[in-house]
Amino acid sequence: MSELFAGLQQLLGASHVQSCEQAAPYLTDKQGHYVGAVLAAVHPANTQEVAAVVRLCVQHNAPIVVQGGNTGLMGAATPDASGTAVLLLLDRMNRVREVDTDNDTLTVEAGCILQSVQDVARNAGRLFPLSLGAEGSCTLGGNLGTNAGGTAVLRYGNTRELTLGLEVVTAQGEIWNGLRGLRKDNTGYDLRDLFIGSEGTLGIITAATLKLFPLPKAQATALLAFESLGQAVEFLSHARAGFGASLTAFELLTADCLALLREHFPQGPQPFIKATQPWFALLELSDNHSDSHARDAFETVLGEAFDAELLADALIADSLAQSEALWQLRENMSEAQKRAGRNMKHDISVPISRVAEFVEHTDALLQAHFPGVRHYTFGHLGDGNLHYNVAHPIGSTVEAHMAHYEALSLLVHDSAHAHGGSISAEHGIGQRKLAMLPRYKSAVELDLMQRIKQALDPRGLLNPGKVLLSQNVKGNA
Ligand code: 2HG
Ligand code: ZN
Repeated sequence: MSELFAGLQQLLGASHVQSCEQAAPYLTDKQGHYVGAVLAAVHPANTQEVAAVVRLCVQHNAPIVVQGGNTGLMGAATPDASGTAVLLLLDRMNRVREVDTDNDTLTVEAGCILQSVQDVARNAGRLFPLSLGAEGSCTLGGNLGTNAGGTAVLRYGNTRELTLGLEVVTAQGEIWNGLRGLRKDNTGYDLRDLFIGSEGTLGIITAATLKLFPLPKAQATALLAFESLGQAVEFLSHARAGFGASLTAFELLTADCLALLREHFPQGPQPFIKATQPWFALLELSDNHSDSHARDAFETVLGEAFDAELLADALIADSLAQSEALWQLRENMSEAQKRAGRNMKHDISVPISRVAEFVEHTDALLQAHFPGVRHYTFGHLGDGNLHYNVAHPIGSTVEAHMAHYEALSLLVHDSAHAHGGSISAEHGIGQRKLAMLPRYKSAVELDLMQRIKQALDPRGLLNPGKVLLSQNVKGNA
């Protein structure tokens, strides 16, 4: 047994330290793309123990990888295969530290499952609006580490916008208590925003103070059909003007997505089976008035859109159950694709005004270079964030298709970049997009990022090989 392993056992108790073999369930990412190894996996009970683990790892020059619910798509939470890292699991750190309804804030530990954070807020008569497909298993720490987005960003913003304060263990094993529930605090550099989205490379987030909102009193959901993506974008503009802040979600699906959902979830809802329109969007409205108020707003805005030919068809949910069924479609999309076999994922964003042009250009480009590939484009149209996923051509195999992953992704990412967009809208960089980043970030921006990494983690022990190429972090062996 190594000295570090024994030291960790002494610190946390033997039952909270696992060997590489015992830690196997944590060592493969959700997609099954990355497989790592560890010297140990540890489950500290509190922030002081996290800090002590970090100090011990520093003494032994051991890399530290933090993992939440292991639901990320970029391999950010999977250690490398060297077996030298200590994997930090915060599952025992799932306490609610404070609910302050007068301040509309909630302070919770990073190991809390997102759904339980939503539940705590709801039980206090409030809404914590972060909402995503993996909410039953992802943790708040992972959401903060990746600045997760999801389906309510249009109205409430990303995890970053929902966070007022953080508690962080630094790369040196100190504790920074920045759990401030302040909406105004201009006292120098914003350290909180540095740690959010840093994917465990700058510090270890152990708790957060989050913003709460009123629970909506009324909600209305509709699945809308469009003749073109351009029409959906025009409709969105109309809906924003008509609904104002009540517009909560605007999620894109295509006719091919609906067909895939029917195939892989035959018991699920099957709207628009006979429709000829190629594009669909799930629209949700929520407000603090009444159901009839929400319905009236729906009727007015949708009616105007039909008159102006901004909308081809609409299926309005007439019960909560029907609304949930429509949402199920959207939420099952990632799983439907998984069941259909591996595909190439591209989590891109472009300005909403350029979404249609981006898709038209990129679809044509891919068909020219990789004839027959199938497009499953869906996602958060209201945020300009598309999951531009590409599946193998009929008659070809997943393996043959995946052999072109790098070349095809290059076309997609170059196109997103050329359309003023980003190669990662909400999933982060992790290992998957590490080598691509220098192509799209300016030398100045990359250099600033590297200097921040160097200042906060000069020994490069926090989640090495993620976000920034490690040879670029000075001092890394
Ligand atoms: C979603 O919006 C997730 O469903 C997953 O971000 C996207 O599987 C994907 O590509
Ligand atoms: Zn998404």
